[in-house]
Amino acid sequence: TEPGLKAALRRKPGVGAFWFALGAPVLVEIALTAKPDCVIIDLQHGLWTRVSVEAVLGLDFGGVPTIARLADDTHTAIGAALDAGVEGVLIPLVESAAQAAACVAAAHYPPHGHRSGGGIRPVIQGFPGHVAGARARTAVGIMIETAAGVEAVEAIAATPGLDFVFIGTNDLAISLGCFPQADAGHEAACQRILRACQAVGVPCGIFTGNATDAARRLGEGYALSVAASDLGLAMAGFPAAKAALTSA
Ligand code: 3PY
Ligand code: MG
Repeated sequence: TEPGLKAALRRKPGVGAFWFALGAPVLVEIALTAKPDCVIIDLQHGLWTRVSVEAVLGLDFGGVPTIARLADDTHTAIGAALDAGVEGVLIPLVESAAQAAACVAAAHYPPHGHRSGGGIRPVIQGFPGHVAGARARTAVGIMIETAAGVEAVEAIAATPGLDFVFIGTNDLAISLGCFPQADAGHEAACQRILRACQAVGVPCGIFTGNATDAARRLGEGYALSVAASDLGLAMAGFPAAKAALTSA
């Protein structure tokens, strides 16, 4: 099978990612023994720092694709994550085609964009080779997770150079006024986003909180979902252990 995130997003039955918010490279190292389809590190709501992002990307991923969900759409955030070595950047809260186009441009070196050359890992791994291979390797994803984003999704999905779209289901529910109980309007918005992406051949992912929902969404035609998170596993596992201890 063809290596890389872009190819994985186009294979059936899609990519079941593990999501990491706790900022601990060792948790990713443990998770890699389970051979996940993809690792997503959350730099928006998670505890990662620039130093811990560099450290986690130094692990041997053995071909497992990596995505950084970024704090914002700045060229600083996009460039720093790519310098650390992630294959995919995922930019939150995108609401227009112009904003999506700016994200794509920030992720690629000239002449395709205006990413700045530098960083530590690109240099120690061979700077000219890094720059030459960056465009083919780099996958740019944006998140649709507001009512405004849904209204613009047909234009956003058609952005040249955009590699994938990802639905932030929690923010979308908050924006649509149906949090925490996603309703029919929320599901209709998700389907509009999926159809818009499929119409232009762009893989569409969706946030899910567990393996059952992740598998269901992949079956519905989504290209990427989230099968587990470090936070979710810890929040489920410790109470379960305490309950088992008490009832033993
Ligand atoms: C959301 O659901 O809003 C996300 O950003 C993914 O956690
Ligand atoms: Mg969100």
